[in-house]
Amino acid sequence: AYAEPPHHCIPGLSGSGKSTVSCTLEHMLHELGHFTSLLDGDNVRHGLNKDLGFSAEDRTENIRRIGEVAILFKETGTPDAAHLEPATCRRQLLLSGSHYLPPSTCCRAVTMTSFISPYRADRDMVRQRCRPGEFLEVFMNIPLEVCEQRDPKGLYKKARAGLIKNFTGIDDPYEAPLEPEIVVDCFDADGQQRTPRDMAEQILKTLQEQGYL
Ligand code: GGZ
Repeated sequence: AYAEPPHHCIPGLSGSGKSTVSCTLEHMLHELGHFTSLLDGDNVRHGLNKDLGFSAEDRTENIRRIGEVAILFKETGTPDAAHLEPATCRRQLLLSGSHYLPPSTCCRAVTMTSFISPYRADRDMVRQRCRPGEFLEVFMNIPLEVCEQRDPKGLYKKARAGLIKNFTGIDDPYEAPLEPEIVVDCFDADGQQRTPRDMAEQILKTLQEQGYL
């Protein structure tokens, strides 16, 4: 079990690198011949979920819909997948700061979902919708201060200035995973920030070692 980190270690935040790492991993999977789909804020919040904001209710609905879409993707290409045992149809759902749906022996599709998903209950809700072993949660273990320093879109600055309300990590909570399947640390043993490629390679290696790919 992974102990809950100190409150400043907040995974999956804006600026945590989850989208970059997911995108890098997607390219690696393509190179290995897997079909992939990547759900993240850029392609979901402007379309399917454009009616949702950042209230607690809307975030919950955001993750619920994304989870349901990911579950449908998980079964794509597999007739009657819902009736197959996990050992027969091995595509897996991974969820969290970054969320992944790895492949099947049938069509080798990998679906990744990359959202803040700040509430543990929402992630657990999706986990419950999956069969045991079908849900893998990836914990982007990065201090809030690092995300805030990066601030690629200037959102933290706006949140600190009170121009954005309910910003995760500033005036809205992030509930870190308690038992994620994969922990991705943003610093290496020498205290250097790891590259997206290095972090994606870690996830890929874990998926390979655990027999998902
Ligand atoms: C958090 C916000 C907010 C608030 C806008 N809180 O860096 P980004 O810009 O691209 O990633 C953030 C994204 C978060 O969307 P999610 O769908 O992943 O959130 S959740 O899972 O909580 O539903 C950020 C931007 O939207 N953004 N306002 N108040 N992030």
